Amino acid sequence: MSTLESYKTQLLEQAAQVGALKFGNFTLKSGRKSPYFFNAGLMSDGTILHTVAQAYAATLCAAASDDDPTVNPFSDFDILFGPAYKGISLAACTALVLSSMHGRDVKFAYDRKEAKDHGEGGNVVGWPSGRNEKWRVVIVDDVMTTGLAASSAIKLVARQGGEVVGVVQLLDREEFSEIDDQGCKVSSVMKLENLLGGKGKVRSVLKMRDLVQWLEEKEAQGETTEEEKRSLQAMRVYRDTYGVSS
Ligand code: OMP
Repeated sequence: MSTLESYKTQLLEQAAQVGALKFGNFTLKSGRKSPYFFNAGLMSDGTILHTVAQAYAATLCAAASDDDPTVNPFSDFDILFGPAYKGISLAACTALVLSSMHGRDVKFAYDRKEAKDHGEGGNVVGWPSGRNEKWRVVIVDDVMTTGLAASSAIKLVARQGGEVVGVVQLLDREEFSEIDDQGCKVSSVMKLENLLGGKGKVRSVLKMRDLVQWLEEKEAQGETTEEEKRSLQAMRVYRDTYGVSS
């Protein structure tokens, strides 16, 4: 019997099936050499989009019911923002599920990488009008390694005049962002939460530990391939090098 929540198991199984979750040797944007890679762009059929959007919405709703609702950033926000490109469909599908399954109606906006110089112009689409409104925004993004992509999205929303109240990642790889002056690893989550001014403002559907647990449970049942077995070992080594405990 798996001890991993069933929605996580379902998501991981479907992600592996469509090739979004891969094991092997990968060079990341940061230059780190990783034994696994999660390519959210390959979650490109209706079934997995539905699974992933439900998982984001459930994570957001669970976060919204945490702590003191008067200060909880996820209980009251206006816009789900999906950074280009991969965040766009993820945020759109999550907004749809929030409305259809949780009765929560929020707006959805995204950016273009290339600014448009005709028509409505600009590089943000779907941003509600109301010049003097300080819209409260939750960013929906795919994978976090060093947190650079997420911090760029936070800055973009701030330039647009919005207030980023939270970030929800599909996968937090639980890595460090940088090494501080004392030689300590600063977790990517902590760095982003400092930028946003509060603990608990960065959430994730999945963490690297869930991937490890999922593989360990498969291994215990004799269901891992040789590559998965090797990857599990390599992931433990990788975690010792780049991982942070949280
Ligand atoms: P950071 O900016 O270092 O947090 O890296 C996050 C980005 O790296 C993601 O938005 C992806 O573009 C990419 N990425 C993945 O998509 N999946 C991974 O498993 C790892 C990375 C990565 O390059 O670190």
